[in-house]
Amino acid sequence: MEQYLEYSQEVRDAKINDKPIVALESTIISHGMPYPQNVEMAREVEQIVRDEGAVPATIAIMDGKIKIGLSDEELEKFGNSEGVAKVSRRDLPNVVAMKKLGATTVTTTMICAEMAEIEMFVTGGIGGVHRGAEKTMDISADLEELAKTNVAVVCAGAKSILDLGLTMEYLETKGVPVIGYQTEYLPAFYTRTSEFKLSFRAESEEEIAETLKAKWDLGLQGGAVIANPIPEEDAMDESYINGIISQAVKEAETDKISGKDSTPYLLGRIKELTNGKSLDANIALVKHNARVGSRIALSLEGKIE
Ligand code: PSU
Ligand code: MN
Repeated sequence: MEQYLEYSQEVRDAKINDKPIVALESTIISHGMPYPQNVEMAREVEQIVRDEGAVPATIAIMDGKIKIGLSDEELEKFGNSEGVAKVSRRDLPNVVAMKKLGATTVTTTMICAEMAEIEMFVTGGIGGVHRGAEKTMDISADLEELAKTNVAVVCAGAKSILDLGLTMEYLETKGVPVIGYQTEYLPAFYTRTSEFKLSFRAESEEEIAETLKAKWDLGLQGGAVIANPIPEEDAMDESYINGIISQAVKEAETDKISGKDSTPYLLGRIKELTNGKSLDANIALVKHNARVGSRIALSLEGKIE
């Protein structure tokens, strides 16, 4: 496996010096945000991780290698490239073998982080059960990955482009802890709450680290979702954003968008319909997640092998 992994200098040094490493995904860069805000966001998030005392590892597929950490030039090139493949579990072998440029989703970032022995991963939002999934069967591979891969994902909950209730049911069935960071309710990405109650509210990064340690010490396979609400000052008005999301979901149906194109299409439409305000909120919440995630990584360091 090692022959496919290529570490950045920074991540290699972190491994030698036993510094906590935080994985970051790249689909959020290629498919989640437009250039140049995507690269700016990625750089700022990496810097936040460093400021907190951890080391960032942005993961992407390039030249037949799984990159664990990108150089600044690689990040720029990646964020400014057309036709980057969105790589889920099923796509990974082909994209590596054919040496295509690929962006890792939550699923693939978890897979690659585990290969690189990184247990913390920070992103914006996870995929889930799409609205109407009882007919389309559109359920993100992220949920299956959370069930089996030992990586904790810090996010701002999930967007209501998804059916949040069914997403929570699915995670329960699969035995995935969803831990609220200073919240009892699942955050809905652009807004701080939803109607869905979480099973566990943690007050501190320390409590989260203890819980993760216990989970993995007990041999309970799989990841965990750490749900961190968007900061109050960056949150969007609930009825406004829900109206926009409903419109975007309807348009996706009319335009017959399905499969892997669905999430990027919806994100793009929401950004257009909000005149970019959703993008500002998205950037703010990812930065906040980077802060919390890095602190959990620090707290976890020394606790687990
Ligand atoms: N949600 C976001 N932004 C994103 C994604 C989800 O708010 O960029 C991306 C993540 O990479 C996630 C993927 O893993 O979309 C889910 O895609 P799908 O629904 O096709 O599984
Ligand atoms: Mn899907």
